[in-house]
Amino acid sequence: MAKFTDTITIRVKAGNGGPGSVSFMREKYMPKGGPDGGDGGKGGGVYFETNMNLHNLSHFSKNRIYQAGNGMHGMGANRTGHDGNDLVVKIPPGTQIINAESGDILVDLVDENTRYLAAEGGIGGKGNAFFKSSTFQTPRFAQPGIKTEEILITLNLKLIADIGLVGLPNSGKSTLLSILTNARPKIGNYPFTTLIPNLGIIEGRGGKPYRIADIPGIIEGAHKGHGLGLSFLQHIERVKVILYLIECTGDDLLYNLELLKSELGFYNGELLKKPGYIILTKSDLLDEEELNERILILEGNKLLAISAVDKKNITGLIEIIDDLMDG
Ligand SMILES: Nc1nc2c(ncn2[C@@H]2O[C@H](COP(=O)(O)OP(=O)(O)OP(=O)(O)O)[C@@H](O)[C@H]2O)c(=O)[nH]1
Ligand SMILES: [Mg+2]
Repeated sequence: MAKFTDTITIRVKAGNGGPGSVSFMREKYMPKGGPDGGDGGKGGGVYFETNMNLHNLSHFSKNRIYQAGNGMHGMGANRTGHDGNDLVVKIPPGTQIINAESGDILVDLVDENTRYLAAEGGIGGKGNAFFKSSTFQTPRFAQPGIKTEEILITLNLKLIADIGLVGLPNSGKSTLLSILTNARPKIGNYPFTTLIPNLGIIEGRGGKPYRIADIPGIIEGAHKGHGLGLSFLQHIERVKVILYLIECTGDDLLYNLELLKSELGFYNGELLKKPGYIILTKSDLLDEEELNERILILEGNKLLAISAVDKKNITGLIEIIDDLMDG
């Protein structure tokens, strides 16, 4: 199974400032040259930067320290030490950067190619040349650079997608994602095939790309942690449109729909305010008459019956997605 991490706490440290230098000019004919110790360089900062090609936080390690370079020593002849290298850490868009100790969200990096300075490098110390004055000709000291502290940062990913697929286990979510998009999620005739969210991209009207998120199946009591729980619902918190997938052969379609909505509502009531559409899946398993009966049960809801097997209404579904995204 592919590894998927959506929350992790890591250690981050900016670079120390370099110490200033204590030095005196030593030139021919000038045995007692003045102080010429340069300043230390600035420590590098630790930045987080969003990158569209990343979809999870699995590349992070709890044990490693994400550390920027230290500033270098100042030198004689008034030379300033080199600044330490910045460290730029790539994260998927949708990652919240949280102070692990206080729990404060420092920033929520939603957009692509956005940078946030999470730890600033220490300032370099002044060299002894800086301290020279008319009354103080030979300072024999310099400042140390500012030392930085290691900090703990929690990264929490809420995937950025336009459309979220929700449904009971086995309702055909991953299958739909696989026929609409380039994604190739695992599909199986058993519940909880999907253990991690999948993302795929569909081309809407005029080639506009929409991201679709397929999350693990939801069951009754998910909000109490049953099944895979609701933790994965954070990945549809930011979607614009929710498709509720309901298998048309199910026992009680109305109950099924209510269950999905109430579990979503328990997690976050805002989810229910998003534009939604009911997708009756696997329509190939019923004959026309049976299917129409099923559709009547859900009358009053915006609904479309589809089949991934004979591709029925897939084009219609794409049009609906386009309209919902435009609306
Ligand atoms: N006959 C028929 N079977 C389908 C259709 N769509 C999906 N299936 C089958 O239904 C089963 C479940 O499909 P998945 O796409 O894995 O369902 P899921 O909702 O992602 O399931 P979980 O990940 O377990 O929540 C698989 O055996 C699919 O082949 C369809 O349109 N018609
Ligand atoms: Mg699945």
